[in-house]
Amino acid sequence: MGPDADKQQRAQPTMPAKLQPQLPGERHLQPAGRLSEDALRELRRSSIMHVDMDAFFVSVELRSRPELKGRPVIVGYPAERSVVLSASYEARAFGVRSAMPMAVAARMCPSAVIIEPRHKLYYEVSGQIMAIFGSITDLVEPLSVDEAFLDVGGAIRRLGAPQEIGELIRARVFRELGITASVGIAASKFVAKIASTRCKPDGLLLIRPEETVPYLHSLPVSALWGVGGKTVEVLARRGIRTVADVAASPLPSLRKLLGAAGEHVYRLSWGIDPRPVTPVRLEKSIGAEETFATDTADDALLHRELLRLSHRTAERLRGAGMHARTVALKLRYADFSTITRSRTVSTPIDSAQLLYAVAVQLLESVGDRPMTVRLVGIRAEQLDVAAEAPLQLSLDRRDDNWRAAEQALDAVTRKFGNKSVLPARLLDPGGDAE
Ligand code: DCP
Ligand code: MG
Repeated sequence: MGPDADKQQRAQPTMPAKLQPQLPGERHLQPAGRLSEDALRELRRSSIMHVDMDAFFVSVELRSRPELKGRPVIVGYPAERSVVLSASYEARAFGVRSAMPMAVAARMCPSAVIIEPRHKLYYEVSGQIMAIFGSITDLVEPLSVDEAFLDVGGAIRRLGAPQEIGELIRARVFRELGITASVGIAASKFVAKIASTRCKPDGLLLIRPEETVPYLHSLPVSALWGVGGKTVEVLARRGIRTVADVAASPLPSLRKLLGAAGEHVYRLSWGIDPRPVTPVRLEKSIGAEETFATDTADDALLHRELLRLSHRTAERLRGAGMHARTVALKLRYADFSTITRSRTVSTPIDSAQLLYAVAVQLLESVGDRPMTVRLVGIRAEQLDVAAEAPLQLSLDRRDDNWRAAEQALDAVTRKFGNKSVLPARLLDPGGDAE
């Protein structure tokens, strides 16, 4: 992109001059190996990065509706009881915030354009964002769909100083995905996260180790992690309003006020946060199981329960943006003995219909059951991030249709709750396991 200098200036209006980062473009990247060991050591002191997309859902939508750029835009369902999922910065100028009821937001900002969410698209873009992060360093700790911590200490020789790496990431995200990201860089996760929040939107802020404490001390207590509305009130009653006030308070009195959190908050006020960036271990499996009210030998009932569990599992798979390569069936008999059967499929799946089809085959493979069944479960294993897995090549056109239909179902479930839409078979009264 070559970050826009005007935007950079606007993004950090309140930063003291000495905290203003240098903003080199990609072309300024340090050639590998040119840094002295001392310089490298110095740069590695501030190598933790927090990267967060700006107004993520809105930004993704604006890629296909560029005419809405610069206007108040809200992503959310326009239904009575829905909440704002993402608001453009123009909408925020009217007071609109995420998690605010849509009705309130619409009153605050009647001119806002409201766009219904397309979650599948956001998960795809999320996978692409994480892939860009992963190409910079292995030390990536995703926090949510649009943000992650990165420790870039090991990438400095290859890619340059952390702030150059931050600009590289911002440039790649903009060029490859068409959205803007903000980057905070510091010696700890906590301070990096504060930095990215403070330079939003479309900014980058590096807080050097020696600048950390004075910078933190200029902030309100609410900037500290774990200090929410209630704690802010408790502290304000004692005249503790800024991080500097916390830092100046005797630890025993903070302990008295806040219990165990007192020590945590005190440490943060001095910039102490030793937690390392921990790459997430992706969930190994996702599943669901159900114990019947009465043990059963009824195949129809077992099938119906498997279908229900398949839907639950598939919804969670898609929610996590994952595909499964292996499906496992679990049966627990009346005497509590338990068996499992599993099958690996050739193409990764995330649709309930395919999970169900495999589960039924597995149930058939068990043959005659020695006694009644107490519990049945399905587990999706060998998970891949959906964006990295090859697109599901269905055996049959119907599978694609099922997948699309189930994605629509996920959206409806999110909107109206769990019970409103289920395949007709599951709506049959009676014989229910729940
Ligand atoms: N999100 C959601 N429900 C919420 C909050 C957020 O579905 N209550 C979704 C929509 C957001 C995305 O997660 O676009 C990322 O959340 P952020 O908190 O990072 O918010 P934004 O990216 O929208 O804005 P910001 O620029 O403040 O990061
Ligand atoms: Mg964001």
